[in-house]
Amino acid sequence: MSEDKQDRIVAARMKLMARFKQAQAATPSVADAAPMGTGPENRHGMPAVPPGQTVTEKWPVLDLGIKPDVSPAQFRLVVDGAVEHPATLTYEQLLALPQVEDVSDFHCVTTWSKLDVPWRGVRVSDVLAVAGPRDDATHLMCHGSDGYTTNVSLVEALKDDVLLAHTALGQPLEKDHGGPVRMITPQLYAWKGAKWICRLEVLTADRRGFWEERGYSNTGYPWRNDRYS
Ligand SMILES: Nc1nc2c(c(=O)[nH]1)N[C@H]1C(S)=C(S)[C@@H](COP(=O)(O)O)O[C@H]1N2
Ligand SMILES: [Mo]
Repeated sequence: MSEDKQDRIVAARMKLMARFKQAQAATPSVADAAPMGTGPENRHGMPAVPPGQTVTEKWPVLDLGIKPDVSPAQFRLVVDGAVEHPATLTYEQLLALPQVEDVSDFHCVTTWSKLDVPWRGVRVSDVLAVAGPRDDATHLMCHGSDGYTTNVSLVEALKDDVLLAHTALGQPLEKDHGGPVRMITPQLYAWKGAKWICRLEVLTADRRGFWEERGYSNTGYPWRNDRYS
């Protein structure tokens, strides 16, 4: 990566951080000691799972039944909409961004939770910084190549544990679970994380995704039992 480009990423991250700091402090975060967050640290001294959830050791597969075949060579991620520099990233370019590891919980609104899943991938905030969301950007529409969509606010999308993951449980992400690359939103129900991610569309106004149009909560906080609207 050129120095020029890196400067732009850093500057964009700083700008985003400043814009969203206050709003983030007022919502569940990884750094919360309790009770709204996720992961082992936040579960310390708390009920093991959010209200209405049951722990599963297995990892069920949930989607709309279409499982697109995307090889790493075919993978493209479009970042467009309300951004200064629309971008299309290849798998290689995604791997050239900072790689992070995180362990987080996976809560499906259908009431199962898989705890302590080790993930590896790239922060959505780093990917967005490449494109530079405009000042009036507020939300993100996440598209899967099966045609699935789901919306999240930028406040949520920019959190540290929101990843575009290519590795789970130490293995390349399986096609069933959205491989080669999916999004995860550990502090929100898992439907907010699009499998087979192919497009991050930056929005200047909220718009409902597939399930949100169909009565799921627009926000989806598991620890608030915020399932349906
Ligand atoms: N592209 C796409 N992403 C999706 C879905 C989908 O149907 N298509 N289903 C969502 C739902 S409801 C859940 S619970 C999780 C399930 O992920 P898993 O199949 O890896 O358990 O993916 C989410 N992401
Ligand atoms: Mo789900």
